[in-house]
Amino acid sequence: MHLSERPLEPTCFDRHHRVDASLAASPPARLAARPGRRHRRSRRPGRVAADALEGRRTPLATRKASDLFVECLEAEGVEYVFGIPGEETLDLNESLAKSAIEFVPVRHEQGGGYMADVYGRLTGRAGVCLGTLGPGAMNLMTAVADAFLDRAPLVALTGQGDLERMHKESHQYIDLVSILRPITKWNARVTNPRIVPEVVRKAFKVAQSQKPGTTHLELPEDVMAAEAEGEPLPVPGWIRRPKPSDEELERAAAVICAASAPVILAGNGVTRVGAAGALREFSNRTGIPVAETFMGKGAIDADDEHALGTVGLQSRDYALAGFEDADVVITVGYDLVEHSPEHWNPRGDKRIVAIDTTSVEVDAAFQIEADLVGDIEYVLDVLGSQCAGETSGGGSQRLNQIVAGRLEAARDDEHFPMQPPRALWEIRNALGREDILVSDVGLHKLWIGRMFPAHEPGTVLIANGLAGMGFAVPAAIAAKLVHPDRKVVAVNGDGGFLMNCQELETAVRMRTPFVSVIWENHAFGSIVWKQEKQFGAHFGTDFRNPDFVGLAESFGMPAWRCESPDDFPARLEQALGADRPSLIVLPIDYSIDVAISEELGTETVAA
Ligand SMILES: Cc1ncc(C[n+]2csc(CCOP(=O)(O)OP(=O)(O)O)c2C)c(N)n1
Ligand SMILES: [Mg+2]
Repeated sequence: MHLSERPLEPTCFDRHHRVDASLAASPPARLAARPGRRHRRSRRPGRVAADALEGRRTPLATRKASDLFVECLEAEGVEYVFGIPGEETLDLNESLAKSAIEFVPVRHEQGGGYMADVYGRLTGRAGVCLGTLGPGAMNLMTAVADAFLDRAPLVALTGQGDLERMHKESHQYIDLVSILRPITKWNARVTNPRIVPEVVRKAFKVAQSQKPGTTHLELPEDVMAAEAEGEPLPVPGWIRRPKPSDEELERAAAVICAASAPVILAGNGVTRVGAAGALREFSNRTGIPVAETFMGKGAIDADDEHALGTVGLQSRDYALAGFEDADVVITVGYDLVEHSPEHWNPRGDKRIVAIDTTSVEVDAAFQIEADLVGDIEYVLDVLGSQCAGETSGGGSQRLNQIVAGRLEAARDDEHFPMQPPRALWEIRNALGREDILVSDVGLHKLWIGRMFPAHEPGTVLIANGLAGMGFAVPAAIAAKLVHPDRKVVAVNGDGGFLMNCQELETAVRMRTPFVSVIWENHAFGSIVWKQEKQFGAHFGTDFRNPDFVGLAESFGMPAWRCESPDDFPARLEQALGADRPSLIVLPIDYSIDVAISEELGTETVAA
């Protein structure tokens, strides 16, 4: 826990401040290890001076806006910019080339966007991606939207044509500020070199403040090339965390203490602000058990006696985790974008205490008695001391028993093609508690969300807001850049894998050794699953695959196809020991239903 000594600005609820665990370590070690490179002033001439924007072209300015822009990025602690340069980002790329920041060329802007997204979600510091104007920016969109809905801090940079051609039809010009507005918390066109320090600081501040998300800066070519004066604005090493009033906390504690069968629903917010320790302590002190959403996985150790399992896949999950009988539900960092509350509060009769960093969303099934906004750790500390010994936890272990029992029973399952439980058992067995599993989007994601036991927060990366296919390969690269000492496995469907497999070249070049596992079923499995349930047939979902092993080898990676059940653990061990990225093709048999048991009811989510 960190208490800030110098608040940004004193307010009535500002007596208690904390540094975001993830933000406390700025600047990143990689930059700090290169003394003298930060705030370095470029002496190389820019092409045009600032007054060119008023129509007078003055060559040979001493420092151009792109240099100042990059100095501002350095001041923010930016380590990497993931992207593809364009003719309209020449100055920016030249300034980056002279800086301490590593520009990571990617093979599709979407891949760069996902890398920035996952860098942001794992560090708490905004990841930065770059696309040029028009097509480059459009290619960024899906990943920016993903970070937006998954609350990952990300700053998207896009090029733009000269200011003076933006009023008319012109080559590759699209109004990017308008197009990206609905998928960003804030965005702006940089219309003048003078505003560079402000816009950069604002882009990072807004992206990183709760709930984090995306911002976007559009960089007209002539502005970036113009002469610039000014300095980066100071970057505080901490962020504000307000706290609820004592009266609000007392009211909430009264609801919890009066409960006969309370349960906790933990979401993405717990991981995001590093509050897993506080949550576990609260659960221990009060005896109230914890269920997790897919993105909340690891908030509580799956082996903890208070863990109820991961909910959100099927209608009966909640009942079997004890929600049906719960009178009070305490939501912690729970985000409606993942799963609607109507699934766990269908009659609207739960008393709800909501704890989050921002005020909760309005939903007919989410009528709350307490809206505890601010520092999640602080709130849990206070409620824990007020409610310890006063409560009896509700919840049921039934869901956990079914799921964990099925996983354990799979360890010797000889089916081949392999069925998902054995595949997950093998991956769990091969990874340590802190190692990372990344999931792409498809039926495999539902299996992972449902069944893969997570022990620590941030160790199972699932994109469950936008839920776009193609996430896993670039996400694994970023995970490995942030945590080079951890093992990383990316599970992909054979559909989603081909959406961003070009980033394997980036992975090989960047020397990020992770293992891509492709669950091969020659189909968009989750759509097959849904169509079969709804229509008794499937259509538009089957395809052939390239030779994935040959494809991976052409990127310079070792790769294997499993031919028997025992091949998988053997190849996995080999791959995880490699010093290069590698790939395993695992033929998968989806004939057993992810629903596992009729007892769990019908599904309630889209993959
Ligand atoms: C970019 C994108 N396009 C389409 C979808 C809709 N969708 C969700 S899962 C899925 C099929 C995934 O197939 P595959 O990658 O083979 O995984 P599997 O379901 O077979 O495990 C589709 C088409 C999506 N989520 N994202
Ligand atoms: Mg598939």
